[in-house]
Amino acid sequence: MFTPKTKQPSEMMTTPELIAQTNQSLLADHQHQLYHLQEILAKKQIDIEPVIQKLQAFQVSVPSWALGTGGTRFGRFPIGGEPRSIEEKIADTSLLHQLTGSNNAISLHIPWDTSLDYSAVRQFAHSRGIKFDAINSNTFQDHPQQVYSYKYGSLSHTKAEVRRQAIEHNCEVINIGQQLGSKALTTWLGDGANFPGQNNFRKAYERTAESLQEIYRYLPTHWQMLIEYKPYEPNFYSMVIPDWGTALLLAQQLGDQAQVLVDLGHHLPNTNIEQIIARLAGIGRLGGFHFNGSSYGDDDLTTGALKPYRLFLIFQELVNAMWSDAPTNASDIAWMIDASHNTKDPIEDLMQATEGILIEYAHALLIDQKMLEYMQEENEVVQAQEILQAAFRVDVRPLVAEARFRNKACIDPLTFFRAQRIRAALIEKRGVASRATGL
Ligand code: RM4
Ligand code: MN
Ligand code: MN
Repeated sequence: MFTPKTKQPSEMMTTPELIAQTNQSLLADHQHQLYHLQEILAKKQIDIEPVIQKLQAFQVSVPSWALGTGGTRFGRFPIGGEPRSIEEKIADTSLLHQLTGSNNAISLHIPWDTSLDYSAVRQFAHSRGIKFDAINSNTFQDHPQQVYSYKYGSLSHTKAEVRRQAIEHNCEVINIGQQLGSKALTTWLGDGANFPGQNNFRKAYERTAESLQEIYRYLPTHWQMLIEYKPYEPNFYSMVIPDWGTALLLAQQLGDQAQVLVDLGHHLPNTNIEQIIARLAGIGRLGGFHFNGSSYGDDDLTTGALKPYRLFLIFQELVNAMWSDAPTNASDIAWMIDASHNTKDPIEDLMQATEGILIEYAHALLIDQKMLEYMQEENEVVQAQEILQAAFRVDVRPLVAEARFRNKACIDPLTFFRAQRIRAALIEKRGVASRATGL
């Protein structure tokens, strides 16, 4: 059983003093850039204060499986020092949060993150300033202790006993989440078919809806159920929940506590994701969001590295929804980075993703929503487009750095992480062959 220890200095990879000291050496340069930007934006009647405050408040959670090196079905290239337990995953999240000031929660995946004593885990996380975001069930793999296989599906399976096992697993995940203080269950199903004729589409959907109904009945009243969709993989002919339409239909059948979760990588190339966001936010059904970058499908690459403009357009829809009082409030959305790192240090990649997210959020916050609305109403196509592009082309990095600085995190997290040789310290502590659980 895990018993939380008091923090030993050697266990800490960094300290608030060290961060403050490093920030001091960067402060003059940073402030120079910030004032310069402030002047430019003031000429456009944009006040940077509310923007910085919103950036400070934005928190995006870390999935426990993203703290180790991911891989593909062809191979994996571990870098060492990976977290070996749920506590070490929490410690890495806490470290990341100290550096960025924007990652105060972890999202667990059961059974990758099981423990014999969840109240001790909760206490440990609390001591490290980390909360538990949406908790994920996993019925897309077979687990050592289970009786029935999910080879042919889980909540949609033709056999009642397999469905029962998958339903019970989800209820168990809710139980664990309750002990940790989590408030949402995320269900993503691998269910589907690889070949035409394999599945009866209608029946597979009905069985899934019935199974979800049972889980929904078990959901505590203050919880949300987040339904995630994906067009293909692991099944390549059909997925039972392939798109937002199906996820929304299920959510509507289940009730108000059920919402749709949008994972950026779960769309076919060129899908207009911002429109999906606007649609769901507009009817109060956008409950969760998984950030990542993608060229083709569920690539799980660094957010913002490939399509920053699309990410900006998505944030514009969210900011606009908040501005216009749409039923979905951004503060109710479970934000998470759902990425996997093949060739990078996971912590460095998470820092880059967090920065990429905040940059596009900042860009969207620069938009004069009222002016944009006017241009739209007047069919001023060119001007409306100009408003968006002008915001996107501002270098907002000093605003993001200022938000971090005010959150007592690093002005430049990546350089700090490298200068302090944090990965080397983790390898020394956990070994070169340590492997995190996950994909
Ligand atoms: C899926 C989906 C889920 C995540 C798993 C690991 O593609 O994105 O959110 O839990 O991968
Ligand atoms: Mn996801
Ligand atoms: Mn995915």
